[in-house]
Amino acid sequence: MNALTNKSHWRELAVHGGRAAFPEPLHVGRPNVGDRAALLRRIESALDRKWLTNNGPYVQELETRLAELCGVEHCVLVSNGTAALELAAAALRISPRETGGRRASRRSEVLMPSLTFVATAHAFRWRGCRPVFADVDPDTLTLDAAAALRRCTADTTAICGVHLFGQICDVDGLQRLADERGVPLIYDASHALSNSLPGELPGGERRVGQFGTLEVFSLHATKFIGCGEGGAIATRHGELAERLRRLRNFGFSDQGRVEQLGVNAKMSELAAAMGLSMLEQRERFVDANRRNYEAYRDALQGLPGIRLRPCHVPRQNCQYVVIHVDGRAAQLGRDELMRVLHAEGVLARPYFSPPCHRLPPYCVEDGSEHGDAALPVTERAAAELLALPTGESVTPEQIRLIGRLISLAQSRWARAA
Ligand code: T4K
Repeated sequence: MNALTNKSHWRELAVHGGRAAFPEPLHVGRPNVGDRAALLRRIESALDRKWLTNNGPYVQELETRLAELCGVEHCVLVSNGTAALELAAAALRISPRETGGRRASRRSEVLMPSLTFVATAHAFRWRGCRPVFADVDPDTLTLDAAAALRRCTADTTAICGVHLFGQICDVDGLQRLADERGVPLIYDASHALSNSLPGELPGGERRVGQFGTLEVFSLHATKFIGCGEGGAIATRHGELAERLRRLRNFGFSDQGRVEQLGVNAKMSELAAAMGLSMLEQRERFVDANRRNYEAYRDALQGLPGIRLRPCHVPRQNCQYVVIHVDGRAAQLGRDELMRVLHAEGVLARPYFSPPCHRLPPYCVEDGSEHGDAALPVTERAAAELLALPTGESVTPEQIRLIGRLISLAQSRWARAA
C-alpha cells in the first residue's frame, strides 16, 4: 500500500504541511483495464484482418452484446457519448422548426436537469435547441416530472432525463409527461449501463436501455465499460436505429448511396475490441465497485454531516461513489474537504458543480430565468456533492484511510469552530 497510515492528529494532514497519505494519487474515473491478454488478442486479429473501422466485425459484435445486456433489439455504436446525444436529437428531428410561409423559426426547447455533465446540455444546444432546466427530485437527484411539467411550453420538443450516478429516473412519471405532450423522451444513461429496476413478475426486471424512445450511453475511459472513447444508443425502434446508422456514416444508406445529411461518428474496431474485452469482465468490475461501496459505507459511518448516496445492490453498477457534505453538520464545507483530500492525493471530484445553468453559454443566455430560487434542489446538491475514487485500482484498505482522513479534517474544524 502506497499510503502513510499513521496520522493521528489533524496537524499531520498534508493540507497543514504533513506528507501526503497517497504519494500516488487516487483518481475518480481511473479506468479498469480488464483482461489485457484478451484485448491484445483482439487487436492482433483486427490487424491481421486489416479491417479497422466502418462497421467492422467487432463493432457489430459489441452492438449485439450491448443490445442483449439492455434487453432491446437495437444498439448503435458511435464515437462518444456526446455524439450519441447529438445523433439521437438529429434522428428524432429535435431542432428549431421553420413554420409558415415567412419561414419564421420556432424555438425547440428540451427539458432536462441542470445537475448533469455539461455534455447533456451541449449536445442539444449544438443542434440549435434551447436546454430548459427543471429541478431534480431531492432523493434521486434525477429530473422531477412535476417540475418538468411546470417548465413545459408550446416550444417543448423533447424531454431528456439523466440517470445520474446510476440512479434510474422516474421513468413512469416522465413517460406520462412525454405522452401527454406528444414529445420524444430520451435518457442520458451514461452512468447506468447494466442497471435495472425490479419488475412485477419474477425475471420481469426493467433494464436501462428499454426506457423512453431511446437511451444513450457513454463508453468513455472513465465509465463502467470504456472503449477509450465511445458511445452507444439503445432502442426498440428498428427504423430509428437505421436512421442513426446512416447519420453516423455521412448519410450513406446500406446500398452505399448518400441519402441525407450525416456526420462521421463511427466507432473504430480498436475501440470496439476494448469494449468487448471490458464487457467480458463486467462482473469483476461490479464486484470491485460493490466491495468498495461497502468499505466506504463502513469508513464513513458516524461521520457527522457526511452522507453516502445510495447504491442499490445488485441493480446498480456502483460506478460512482458520491457523498453529500452538509457544511454545517460536517463542520467543514464540501470545497474545504476537497482541498484536504486533494492535498492527501485523493482526487475527489465535485460532480456536477457548477451545474449546467451556471455555466456558459447557459448562464448568459438564460441568466434571468435561472436564479437560485428556480432550481433549489439542484443548487443545494451541487454545493454538497463529492465523488470519491473507486474501481479496481482502489482497495478497501485505502478507503478506510480516506475515512480516517475525513474524520481528522473534521476534528480540526470542530476544534476551530
Ligand atoms: N452525459 C453524462 C451524464 C456524462 O457523465 C458524460 C460524460 C457524457 C454525457 C458525455 O459522454 P462522452 O462524450 O464523454 O463519452 C469526465 C469524462 O471525461 C466524461 O466522459 C464524463 N461524463 C464525466 C463525468 O467525467 P472530467 O471533466 O471529470 O475529467 P477527465 O475525463 O479528464 O478525467 C476524470 C478523472 O479520470 C481524472 O482524475 C483522471 C482520470 N482518468 C481519466 C482518463 C481519461 C484516468 O485516470 N485515465 C484516463 O484515461 O470528465
